[in-house]
Amino acid sequence: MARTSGVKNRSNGAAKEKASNANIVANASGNQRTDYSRWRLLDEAGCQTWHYLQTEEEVKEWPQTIADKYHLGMETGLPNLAPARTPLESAHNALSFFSHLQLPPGNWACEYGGPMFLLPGLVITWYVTETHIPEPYKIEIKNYLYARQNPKDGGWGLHIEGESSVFGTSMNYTVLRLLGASAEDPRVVKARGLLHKMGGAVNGPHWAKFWLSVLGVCSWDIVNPVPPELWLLPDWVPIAPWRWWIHMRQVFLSMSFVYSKRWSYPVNDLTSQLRQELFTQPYESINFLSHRNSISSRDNYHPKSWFLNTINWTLVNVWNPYLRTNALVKKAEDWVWWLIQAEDENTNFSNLGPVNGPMNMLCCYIKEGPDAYSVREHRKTLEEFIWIKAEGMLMNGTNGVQSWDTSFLIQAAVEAGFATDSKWKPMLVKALEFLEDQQIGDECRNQHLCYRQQRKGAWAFSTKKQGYTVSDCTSEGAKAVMMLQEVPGYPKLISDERLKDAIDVLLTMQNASGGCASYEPQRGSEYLEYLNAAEVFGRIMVEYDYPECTTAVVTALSIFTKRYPEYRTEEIAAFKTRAVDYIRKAQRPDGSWYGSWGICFTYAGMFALESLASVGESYGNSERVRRACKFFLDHQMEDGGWGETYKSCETGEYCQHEKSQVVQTAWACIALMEAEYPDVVPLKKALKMIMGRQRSNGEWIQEAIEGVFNKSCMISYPNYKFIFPIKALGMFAKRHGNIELL
Ligand code: LAN
Repeated sequence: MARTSGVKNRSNGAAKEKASNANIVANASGNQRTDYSRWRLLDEAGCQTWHYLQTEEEVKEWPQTIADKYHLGMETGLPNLAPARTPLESAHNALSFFSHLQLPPGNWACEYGGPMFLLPGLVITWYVTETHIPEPYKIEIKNYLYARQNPKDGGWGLHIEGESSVFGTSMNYTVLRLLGASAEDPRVVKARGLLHKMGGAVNGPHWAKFWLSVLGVCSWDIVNPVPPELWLLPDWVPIAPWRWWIHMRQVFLSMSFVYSKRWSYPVNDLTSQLRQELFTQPYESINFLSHRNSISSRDNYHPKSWFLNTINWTLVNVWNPYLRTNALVKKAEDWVWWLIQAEDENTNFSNLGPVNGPMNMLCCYIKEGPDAYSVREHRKTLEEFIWIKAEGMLMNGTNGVQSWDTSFLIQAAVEAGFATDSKWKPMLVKALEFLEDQQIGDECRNQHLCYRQQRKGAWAFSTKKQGYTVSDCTSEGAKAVMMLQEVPGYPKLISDERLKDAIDVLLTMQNASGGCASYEPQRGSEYLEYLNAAEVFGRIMVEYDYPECTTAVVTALSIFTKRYPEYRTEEIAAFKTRAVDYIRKAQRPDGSWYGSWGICFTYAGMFALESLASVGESYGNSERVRRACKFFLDHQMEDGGWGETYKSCETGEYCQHEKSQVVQTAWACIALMEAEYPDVVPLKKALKMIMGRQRSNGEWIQEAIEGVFNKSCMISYPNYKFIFPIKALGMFAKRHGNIELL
């Protein structure tokens, strides 16, 4: 693919900026819009960045690809295919379409949006670190926020489908203003009206108060304490931060550094206007200290415990003014800074996620100044969180879904029997090359000092560069590699040794309960939830057992032992026995499993039945599996499909969607086939529904959101609508024949 290196560099000079501005047009409603034919997605070893081409020469030199057009919501020009009558024809058409979206390193990319609280951290960080924000970014971020503004009340919620809250509204209002929206724009006026109705920004949760204090539009007095001193606690202390869920402790880490410095951006015209706009009374008259615990009921998903409130009171009234000596502050800040640098080094400045990424950059800016190497590197890696689509520009929930989606696609293609078809071999070899490149090859430097989990041999969710082991990402990666490498004619890119490294990592991931968590085994007690200060999320302080993670590990271990029966045989057997025990216990009396990372019972049920099948439990020999099948069948809809809404995740009860969903229907079919459910009629009906919704070019269009985290926040997995139908259709053809369904 042709491209110029100049394009990659975002420090465009004024002349180039002018050129790019010349291509900005107004759309039907009078908003500014960039010229979508100028956006390009660059994928360098899985590091994905979008570029807006400035000149005609650049446009000629770097043509827009089908993948670019697809992700931008433009016409792809992909042809109509022969109408599919059988499941394999349908899967084939889908793969034909999807194969055009594969990127040069071999992976697939996608939007990973949903949360509405991520962009503000990024934009505020850019703003306060005086990072140049190109005009096309400003325009498209505003477009996205307008597109996602609640049409009824004018606000934003925690995620795109959620009800408006102070968190979403105060933060995204601020973003609009920082990017040049006028306070008089009717949409901004409407948002402000709602914010005032909800009591203004003083009623926001902790993270909103933190970011607004960084911006200098709140006083730090409003922020409940984030004491870096906690990092000085000896490791044996039950509340020591190394025991927390990794996302919480990494956010707490950099947040505590900024809090300790009480760093704020100097006031300017715009921020002094914001000081007046965000509150219901004049800024000067607000007693910020008295609002530390103010929070609107819409944001208070997880109210703070009396225990945390008491600790906060003591920290504010006793510890901070009387006991917190300068020597202690220095010691804590130094240690926190060391850990921040370790996180930057271990992730090549990618950082664990979209919250601690911008915060780490801010810490580097505060500590090392605007032009430090660290700050420049952060500026570059933050670009990897940016995504552009038809609605505008957003921030992804991670720096991509590369390894995860690629592993699943390989598995789906093998299941469907496509791996032996020479037509798909080049695509699958590329995908395998990607997984080979992305397997993590070494441990972190100072692994134990910075509390990192073993990772040599693991796969991350996104990229090796980010470098965090995840139990199920490693499992799915290893599964994909084992399945594809044994198909005759495929190269063995990953050696036995390297597969064994992956298994070694998995064997470190079991909790005492037998279950597996996400990034690490559980390190602290669930009582740590009493210290949960985030208010907007529940069950985030420590790792938990997750049925999906546990089941993925069990399936990977089963597949592995079949091929390598000699390796760590007893340990693997013991691990599996305990894990399967946990899976059985985690099943609810109605036959279902609660899913934490996808919606919801349908998602977890699929993984659970796959893992039980891998240890020989199926409909014929297991009462549990029969119960699980009954649960699925009880929820099949009139049209043959399944559809569950995100409300299931919040309420813990199955909530029926008004319309069946292609992705969930595929999950349910896979589950029933893994279970060897004997009656083929419900499957046929379901697959007919899936095939009926397929477009003539092989694609399915986006339906409801598929993923979730922390119970209350939804997140999109747009590639699932290709991957899982391909797998379900292919599995059906293999097991029940490639019969005509349409
Ligand atoms: C993810 C995305 C992937 C997900 C699976 C692999 C699907 C899951 O099975 C294990 C957990 C994991 C890795 C996961 C954990 C939490 C993440 C990173 C996310 C849901 C994506 C975004 C989210 C992150 C915490 C968002 C930032 C918000 C904070 C509260 C810090």
